[in-house]
Amino acid sequence: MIELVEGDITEQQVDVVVNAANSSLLGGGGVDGAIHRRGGPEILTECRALRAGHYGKGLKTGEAVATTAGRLPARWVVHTVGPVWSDSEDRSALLAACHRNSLHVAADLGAHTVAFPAISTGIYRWPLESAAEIALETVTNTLSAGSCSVALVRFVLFGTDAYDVFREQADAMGLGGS
Ligand code: AR6
Repeated sequence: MIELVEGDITEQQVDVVVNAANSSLLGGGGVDGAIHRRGGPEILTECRALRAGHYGKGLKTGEAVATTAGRLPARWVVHTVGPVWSDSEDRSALLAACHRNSLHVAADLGAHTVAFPAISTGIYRWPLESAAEIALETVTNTLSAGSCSVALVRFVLFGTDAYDVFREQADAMGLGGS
């Protein structure tokens, strides 16, 4: 099931909150800044440990990795790195990979409910219409592939503009839902 809400992802009571991070995993602005601010220092401590271990060179674009959610009302944060929008190169497959890999990491944790922001549509400048299409299609396909334990994906859109674009795209795809 896919749900769309307008709001702040740091307030979501779900098993997993997906973070639109950067490859350093060490924080930034936008959703990333909000998650680290509201979640507290425990998240950054785990991110630093990841960088000291398997992710010495950082997290590649399109990949995903989990940490605690600290003080957020969620159990885990799954950090993923969206592609920066390019006028000259089609990076859609990387944006799709973010969604697919985040869901696989969430499923490996045993998560049933996952909240996504509109990855890459802020500082990374991906046009909302295109991002909504890729995000909704990829999540729909991943959930219907069967091997995924996730039962609910909630897109948490910041502001009415983003919500309206996702709503329109979901309606065009016949997704219904709330
Ligand atoms: N809840 C939900 N959505 C939000 C929130 C929030 N609290 N805050 C912002 N958004 P962005 P990106 C929306 O810039 O484009 C960071 O510095 C925002 O309106 O957070 O993937 C990272 O460290 C937009 O629609 O992520 C990276 O360096 C969407 O979330 C870089 O930004 C994504 O915007 C990643 O850029």
